[in-house]
Amino acid sequence: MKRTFWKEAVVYQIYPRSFKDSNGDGIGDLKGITSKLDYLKELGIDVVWISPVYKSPNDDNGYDISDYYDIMDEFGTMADWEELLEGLHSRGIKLMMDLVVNHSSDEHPWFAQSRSSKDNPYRDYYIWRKGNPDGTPPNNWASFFSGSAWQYDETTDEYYLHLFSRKQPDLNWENPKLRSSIYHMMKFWLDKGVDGFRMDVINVISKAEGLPSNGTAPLADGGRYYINGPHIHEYLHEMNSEVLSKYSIMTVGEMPGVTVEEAKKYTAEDREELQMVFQFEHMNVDSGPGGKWDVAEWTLPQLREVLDKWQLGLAEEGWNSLYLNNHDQPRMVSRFGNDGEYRVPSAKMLATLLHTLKGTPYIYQGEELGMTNVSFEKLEDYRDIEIHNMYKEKVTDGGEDHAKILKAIHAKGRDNARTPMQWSSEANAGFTTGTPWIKVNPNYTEINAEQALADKDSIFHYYKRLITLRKENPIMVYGDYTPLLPNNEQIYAYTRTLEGEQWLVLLNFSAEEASFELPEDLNPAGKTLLIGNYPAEGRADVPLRPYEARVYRIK
Ligand code: ISL
Ligand code: CA
Repeated sequence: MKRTFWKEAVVYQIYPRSFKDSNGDGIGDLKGITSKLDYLKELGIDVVWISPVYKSPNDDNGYDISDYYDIMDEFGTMADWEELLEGLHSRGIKLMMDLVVNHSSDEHPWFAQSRSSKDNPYRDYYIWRKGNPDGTPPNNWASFFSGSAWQYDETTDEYYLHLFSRKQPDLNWENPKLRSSIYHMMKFWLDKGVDGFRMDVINVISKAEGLPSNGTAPLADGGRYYINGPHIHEYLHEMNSEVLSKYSIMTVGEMPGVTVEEAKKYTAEDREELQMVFQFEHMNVDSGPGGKWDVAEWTLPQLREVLDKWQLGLAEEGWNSLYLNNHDQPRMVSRFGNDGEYRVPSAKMLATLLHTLKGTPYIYQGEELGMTNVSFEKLEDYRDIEIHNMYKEKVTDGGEDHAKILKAIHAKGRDNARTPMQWSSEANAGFTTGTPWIKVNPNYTEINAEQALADKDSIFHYYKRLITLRKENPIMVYGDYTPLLPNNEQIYAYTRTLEGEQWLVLLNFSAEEASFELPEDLNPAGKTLLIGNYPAEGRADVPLRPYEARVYRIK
């Protein structure tokens, strides 16, 4: 067991726009984050990953960057950023920045140059193609944010590729000049003291030769031609040798569509690419064949099957990152737990899962308070470009039922995660003294940090205990994972084992009591209950109560 910081760390994700506003303009900012560092220290996390804070016209809330070397006006100045870094470092907390280099903003000067003429030196920083003679775009790939992934540009009578919004043109990684511009920029931030990068959709940067259409439909998912594309490992290895390997840092690649086999390649230490990846398979268990907005029921066996696959798949080689929500996903307690009667126990149960699987846990802001999904009744209250584009495509243009799509937005929309952080029961949850850029979840009067800090049985304090337990017990980081009760529809159970020590984890994913039978050598009767989300009577012989979580030391 080689001890490694980034395996032992707990990461906390901040979505700056929604974390804390310091100047009353309704938008979270860097000074706001700096004012809350003691809160993060109290929670006990080791690393902050901050969603993009670079200059941006905010078509996609900072995931569209117009200057990689400067800070977004609404978030503050470079001096504010330096103060934040200093404040984190002085508390022993590291900072990971978001690296968004599959695309830039269309307002980036590179793009202005690139679109200006076919022989501009920056032309090949982006991906330009002629349209088809019949007036259709170069291929039939759909954008993640609805419609074609191609935008026609009159200046040169060609189309540019944008896998995301029209204002997010894809960068051309085949161009060595582009690659070295990116590496240069990464070094700029690392030399300023950044401790790592979370790399946005990094497994889609290499597109297949010839950019082939997928089938003959006018619009289709082109993923097979750019997910884990032909040169991806080459590029990441190059990035590693040119940049990453020169610093002692953390790296995680966000990778929609990644498989276990590919993930091993991305994260096997001897291949020198990345340390870990965000995979998405468990985020798909509640989607039907129609994709994300085709909301489906999920079952524990489905979720467990995915997590088992990743736990066992990366057991010897590679490393898992563990998350149940982020700024693109619904709130975990609403999705996988119960945000009504059992909100508190189910949030703690899910936290127990997150911290006792093998891998590096990522907490998304507000998760430690048990923040829930929001259901705005008016479409205008939503801010997310993905939601609005999808609504237009399906309802305005496609004639689908408004109520059905609104329901899907309530279940899956990204704005569920983006309502302001709930600090207190004051107006606007204490997030801003002005008008928040997106409405606050009305349940802030009950669910907020002030309440959580004051209540020793809160979800917040439970997270603190889990994080402390991890610091004291290497088994939580390095122990082998062995699944148990494979067919149980209520209980997720497994052991972790390290050098003669063994822990048993029992998680009830249902609102009903659940009894279990385990082999004699795993019988928890008389064993130490290390942590649990119900008053700790230590009774191992009673059934698990609704959403109960128990972790025992068996050996
Ligand atoms: O949330 C999604 C759609 O439902 C995902 O497909 C998401 O777009 C994908 O995971 C990529 O996400 C990342 O890149 C996007 C940005 O909008 C997301 O916020 C970011 O996390 C483009 O930069
Ligand atoms: Ca502000």
